[in-house]
Amino acid sequence: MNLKKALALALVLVLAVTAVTAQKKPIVLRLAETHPADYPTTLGDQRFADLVKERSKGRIVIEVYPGSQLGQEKAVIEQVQFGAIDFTRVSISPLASFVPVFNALQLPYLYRSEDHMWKVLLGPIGKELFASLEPSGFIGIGWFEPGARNFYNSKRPVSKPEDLKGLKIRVQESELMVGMVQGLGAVATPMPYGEVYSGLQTGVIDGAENNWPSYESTSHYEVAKFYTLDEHTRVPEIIIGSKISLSKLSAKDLELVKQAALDAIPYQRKLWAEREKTSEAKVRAAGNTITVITDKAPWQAAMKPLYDKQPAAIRYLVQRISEVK
Ligand code: BDP
Repeated sequence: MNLKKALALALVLVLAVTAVTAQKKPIVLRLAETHPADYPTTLGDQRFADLVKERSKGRIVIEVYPGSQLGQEKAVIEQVQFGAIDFTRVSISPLASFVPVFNALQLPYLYRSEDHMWKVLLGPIGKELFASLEPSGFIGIGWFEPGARNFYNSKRPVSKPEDLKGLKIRVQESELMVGMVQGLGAVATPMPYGEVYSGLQTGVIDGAENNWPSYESTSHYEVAKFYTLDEHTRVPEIIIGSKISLSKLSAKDLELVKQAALDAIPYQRKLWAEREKTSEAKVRAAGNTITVITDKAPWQAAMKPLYDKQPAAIRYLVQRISEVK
């Protein structure tokens, strides 16, 4: 073999080795989750990550970081916006401070049922809302089941809106939620999820509001024993991606990612339904006072003024949501 041929062969070999190593190195993306590893949304995130890995044949790996390891929701959303975190699963409540049109989805007594909410999320309105995330640097990836939220406190049983008067109630970091609780005559205290337990314990707050699984998994039920099933909101859970960091994915891969999130929904919903039951059983077994609200009309009436305060774009969206059959 002459020198020229040997050099050419060496070059081909180097290129081949580089191509193989480049192919083998997966794209690793991080997903931030506030809940613990065994919680339905976290297991849903994991199913999403597994589907992405499987369908991309290991080219795209999503690592799920549960338990607020990467920060509380508002701080995480900021990091997603700047491309420092690739994905997060959050409640749309804090997200609405970044993209206000999302407020439409968290108004009290908006949905007739869980089914109605899912029709909205998976239909044209959900798609429009995903599109509305992009100018703020986010990509809408998927939705998860949030359950219905209920008030709880450490002071007294609450069976009508007036019973909340004067109580200091923690809300998510959301102006709309502050407005909702103030409208009920309570003192609204916005704070990150991770601070609520000590807030209840030290008396900085008297109560908060959340669904059965969160009330139970955080042990809030141990320090705030009065739970009122008023079911005021269903605040959808969302997976968002970072527009900056996901720009490294091809359009085809981004589609693969979105489809995987969509396909993880039935699994998360199934786990959710199961966890709602086990959480409820655990709280009841602990002897908490559970107040069932059969007539929601006074609650709806008390929260109605919140609707009138909304800007026209939100009121229009609310109208369209009510028309979704
Ligand atoms: C839970 C949501 C979680 C929120 C939390 C809260 O799943 O994303 O952080 O409520 O109240 O239900 O902040």
